[in-house]
Amino acid sequence: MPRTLAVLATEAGVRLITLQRPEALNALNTELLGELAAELDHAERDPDTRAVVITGSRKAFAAGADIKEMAERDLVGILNDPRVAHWQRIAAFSKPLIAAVNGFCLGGGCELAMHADILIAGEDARFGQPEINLGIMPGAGGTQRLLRAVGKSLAMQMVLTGEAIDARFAQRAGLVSEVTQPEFTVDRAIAIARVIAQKAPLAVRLAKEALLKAQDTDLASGLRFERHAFTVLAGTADRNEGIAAFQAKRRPEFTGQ
Ligand code: DAK
Repeated sequence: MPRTLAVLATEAGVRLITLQRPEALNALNTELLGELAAELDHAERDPDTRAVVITGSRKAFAAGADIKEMAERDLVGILNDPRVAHWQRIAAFSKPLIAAVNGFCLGGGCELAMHADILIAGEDARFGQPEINLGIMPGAGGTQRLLRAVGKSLAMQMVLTGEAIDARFAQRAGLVSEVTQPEFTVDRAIAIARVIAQKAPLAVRLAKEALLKAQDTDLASGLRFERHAFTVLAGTADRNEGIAAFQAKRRPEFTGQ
């Protein structure tokens, strides 16, 4: 049983993971990151899990890495930091991941949210990379993913000043796809996850992979990957089922084959 997370398998293939370190505004310590990586590994292997929603509390999605824990690490500790492996496992999650963000979403918390494929934010959410105030810089993908999400100028401004942006600004900048009233953020994220969970799993997986390729490859390679993935899906039973269901005017029943 995880100590720093609550995990709920909701209906229809959706798993909800809630970060639970309220005493530290869900600061990401080694234990929490390890438990989160283990939960995502579990969700990855579980054929009944089709999409995952990750959230925090109303006050904080996560206020960053645990600064009190960081204070105990010297350079050797940082070089052998177990959190690096936890972050890599989180980044490797291949099913759809949706972040439902309320309140503070800072530092490693913002980096965690940016590991999600879709970000839904409550109106009161605040996104920032304040590491510069501690004399450090983002270390879990923040410089790379933020720049890809919001572009160079705003990413530079956020990382170099450490100043946060609000949810509406984040939406205009492309970091967030929808802004909701804070009490509905999780419900909205689950609703989106439920829609995705009903689609053909192989198509979802390859579509996610292709979209992520667009972020880190040149256009020709991305198009090549898309063509391959599209061809692979042409040989699946779910593709036949999708087309047959359309023609028969019924709902498709996808099996993941
Ligand atoms: N770590 C530890 N404790 C934290 C925390 C944090 N990041 N943020 C808040 N807390 C704790 C506070 O210390 C306080 O605990 P007590 O003092 O009551 O025991 C409690 O949560 C409530 O916080 P506040 O009293 O400060 O609440 P306020 O509403 O007044 O302020 C705040 C909320 C979010 C503005 C403030 O707490 C704040 O500025 N927090 C720090 C935000 C921050 O600087 N975040 C960036 C941390 S650096 C790595 C990859 C990534 C990283 C590191 C390594 N590797 C791959 C190895 C990432 C680094 C970071 O994220």
